[in-house]
Amino acid sequence: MQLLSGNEAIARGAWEAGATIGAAYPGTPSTETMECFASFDDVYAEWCTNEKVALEVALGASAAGARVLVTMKHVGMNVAADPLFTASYTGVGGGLVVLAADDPGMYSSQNEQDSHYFGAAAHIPVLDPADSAEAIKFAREAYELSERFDVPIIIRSSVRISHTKTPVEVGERLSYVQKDYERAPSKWVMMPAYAKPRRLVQLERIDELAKWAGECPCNRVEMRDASIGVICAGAAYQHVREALPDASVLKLGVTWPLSEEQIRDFASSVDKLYVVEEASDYLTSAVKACGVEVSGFPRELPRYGELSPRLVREAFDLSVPETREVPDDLPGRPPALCPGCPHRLVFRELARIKAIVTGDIGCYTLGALPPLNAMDTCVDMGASVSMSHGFELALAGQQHRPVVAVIGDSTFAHSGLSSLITTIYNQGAGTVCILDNRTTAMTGRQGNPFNGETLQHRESRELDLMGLLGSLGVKNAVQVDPLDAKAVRQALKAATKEQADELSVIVFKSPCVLISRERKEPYFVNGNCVACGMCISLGCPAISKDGETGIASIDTMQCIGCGQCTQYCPSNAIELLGA
Ligand SMILES: Cc1ncc(C[n+]2csc(CCOP(=O)(O)OP(=O)(O)O)c2C)c(N)n1
Repeated sequence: MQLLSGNEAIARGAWEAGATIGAAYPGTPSTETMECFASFDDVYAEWCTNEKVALEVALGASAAGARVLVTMKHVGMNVAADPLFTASYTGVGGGLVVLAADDPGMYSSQNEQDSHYFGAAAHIPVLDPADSAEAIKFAREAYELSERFDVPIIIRSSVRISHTKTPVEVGERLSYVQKDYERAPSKWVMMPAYAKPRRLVQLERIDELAKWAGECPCNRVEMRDASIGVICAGAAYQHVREALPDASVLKLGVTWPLSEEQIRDFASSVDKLYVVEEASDYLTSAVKACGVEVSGFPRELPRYGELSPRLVREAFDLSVPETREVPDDLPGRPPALCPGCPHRLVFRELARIKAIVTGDIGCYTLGALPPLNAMDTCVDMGASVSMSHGFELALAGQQHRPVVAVIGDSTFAHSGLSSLITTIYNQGAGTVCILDNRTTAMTGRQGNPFNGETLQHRESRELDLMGLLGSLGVKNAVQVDPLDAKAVRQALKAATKEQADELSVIVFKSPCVLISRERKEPYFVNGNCVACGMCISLGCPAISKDGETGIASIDTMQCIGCGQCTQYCPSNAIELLGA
């Protein structure tokens, strides 16, 4: 028995099932799954540039006969959707399992999506574990299922399932013998002549899967008091059990396809039927589509965000345990770029020139928050570069503020590169800043093509970013030290001056402070401080000011001695502590 998170359990389940290959792009709450899988013996695992690539790598390995694991967060499913939908036509060779980890509540995401819809839309079975014990079991079984029905399987998790540790019965690794590759163009070459018959295969499979779902032990009926019956899955099941211990429950482990018969049988065995689910009405609509009446809650169940036992009890108008009110005078702790973060001055200078900043996703999205306030948009990975191109197109011919895209190195490799090629191809203008902090910091410092580190520390090579820009034909490409305020200012000035007619790219290259964790001598504020607030405007968590006098002070425990603030102090008030 081991205590494992849902992510660790899925990785272990895949390993026990004999999976030998893993492909992923990091994304909370899925990231540790591939890191854990990569730590097992006899597997090869890699970070890919994005989720579409990861799924395609996996599909190739599956076609060749291997059992494969692919992992991503929910928004990664959007990126991987293209191969996913057609993988449902081709089917698999060796078993292929895709983890889609959802983030109801948006703890670390730009939206909340329900990955069930991908299963339903692509006709790919979805397994929904409610704890780590089920996660390992479902992962093991998913490979059998994938091969039996010749289809990839989605394991849909959520932040609560992925990150909560619960006891797990671990097993041995199956000695899976990789199948021989057999050439089968009518199965794998999806042009119309072959895709049309595969569509029929897919439709027949849907019927078989629905039959299987009705008999499969992943779904179970827990009959208790028949006055209330609840259909639920995943984390919602845990909340329902805690909130309504006497209610009868149809706990679904397979959430696509649904067995209509099972749902109707359960509905007819209870007085009132409810569906409890998080941030979605996927299940509710699906149950209603079976012709079953779903009761409304006495009070409202939130339509967005993560559920809790308390919210479920409130929806049923039941008493909730007393909790202490959170005092409203607690100091706010907004997220901020780390002390010493090399992204800071770029945003400070972008705010100074009042640029229109199309931002992107990563640690640097925090440049949008006060006091930096230096971001106008942030939508999805890679959008900074394409949206800046759009801004330039719409504002062409007008006097306008400089348009600057800001994108991290990992995000640039993920999808920024194809956006940049679009701008170059169409002779677009504007400025693109690539914030190369030598890592994928946001999700825990994973490797990426521009730092050349691989998931299993195999020998690799670092992609030459400046060389790449040159080969793409970017004439104005410079590399700048982002810790040097003057250099940042000058580079932005030069680039934005050119930008009406020409594209400029600035690579701001300096390692993330969490890579080396090096701490130099800290700084302190001496008696020269005139409370001008310049250092405060950098948003460094180590610097604060007195509420009354405005005089700044530096927390020497937090200061790592990067010296960025010293370049902004007009009165020589920031000194090295040991000087
Ligand atoms: C499609 C998609 N996949 C994954 C993520 C999770 N994610 C957000 S930003 C990011 C990478 C950030 O790395 P980088 O661009 O290098 O910026 P840094 O955090 O290092 O500043 C990842 C993996 C996401 N938001 N969307």
